[in-house]
Amino acid sequence: MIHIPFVGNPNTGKTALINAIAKSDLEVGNWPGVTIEKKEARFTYAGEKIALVDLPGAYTLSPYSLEEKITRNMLAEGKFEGIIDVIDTTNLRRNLYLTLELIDMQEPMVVALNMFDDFTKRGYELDTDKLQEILGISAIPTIASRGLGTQKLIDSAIATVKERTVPHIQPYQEHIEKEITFLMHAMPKTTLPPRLFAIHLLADDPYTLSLAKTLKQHDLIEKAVQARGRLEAHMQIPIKTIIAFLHMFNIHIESLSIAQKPNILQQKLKDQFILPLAAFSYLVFILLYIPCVSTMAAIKEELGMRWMLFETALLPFVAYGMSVLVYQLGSRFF
Ligand SMILES: Nc1nc2c(ncn2[C@@H]2O[C@H](COP(=O)(O)OP(=O)(O)OP(=O)(O)O)[C@@H](O)[C@H]2O)c(=O)[nH]1
Ligand SMILES: [Mg+2]
Repeated sequence: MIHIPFVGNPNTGKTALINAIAKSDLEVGNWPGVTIEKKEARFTYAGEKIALVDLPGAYTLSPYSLEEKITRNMLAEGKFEGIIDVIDTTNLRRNLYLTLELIDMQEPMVVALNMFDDFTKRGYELDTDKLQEILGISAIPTIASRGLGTQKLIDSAIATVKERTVPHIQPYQEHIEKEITFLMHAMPKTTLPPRLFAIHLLADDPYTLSLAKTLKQHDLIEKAVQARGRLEAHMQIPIKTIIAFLHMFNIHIESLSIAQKPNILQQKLKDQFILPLAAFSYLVFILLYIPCVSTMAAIKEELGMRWMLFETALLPFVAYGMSVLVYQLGSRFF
């Protein structure tokens, strides 16, 4: 059985993606925090038994909320073969914060660039090849609510699990990397990913610290205190702030270079066309709606007053229907 947890910020479409892939019926909602416990959807695909694990939304793996703790604990147990990181592409910068933490786990992983419809509707473009090159893993545009890109996503995830493709580390500054390596050398064998364990210890993450205490890793804790002291003396600010800041800084640079501003020319052409199209459909409405006096006179003459009134009442509906049809067909083709 291949276990694939879906990890991402709240309300990014994790459950909707699982439902689209596994044809399951897990609860989807329009507000953050709909999934509050771990759930699974099992299915067989290309002869493989697969469990898609639905997890509560999380902004970080240093948990604050109960939901984030559930997600972090599941990942810390290590009972999975690969991760699908679900990103709301319209909020790339904020979502990439968690992605960078997941990268530090160094497990097979694929990124789902979900809400891609809303992203392109806003006129944005994304160089997915460049993003894949930076991250070293597949990043697949998806629209979960319409089931688009889901086949490619699950195919990539299975291939990634089989080939054990792990993402490229996005390194911190050299002196921070030196301390991370220092702590990784002193690390016991646990299910926790060593790089993330070291970074969290360095950043004084309470969960990791209590785990290290439970594992009686007093020497490791002492080394983390020393490493933190060295870095803070060097940089003159708390290490927690440094790590959060560097994460933000990395994301800032990357997202600016990969998510481009709307194509102004294309947008202008679109605007130029949409306005005439609206005017044309309005014209269709007016032409069909305004009753032609001679036609009305002829109807009255041939069929009587009632038919003439009926025709006058019917015309607005016909006119409205035709103008909507013209507008919809026009905007579909241009
Ligand atoms: N436009 C658009 N809407 C989407 C897409 N994917 C999901 N949604 C909608 O986004 C909302 C949130 O979807 P969920 O699947 O509940 O999101 P989630 O990540 O599981 O949320 P939590 O469980 O609260 O963390 C729902 O209204 C979905 O219909 C997408 O690709 N495009
Ligand atoms: Mg959910």
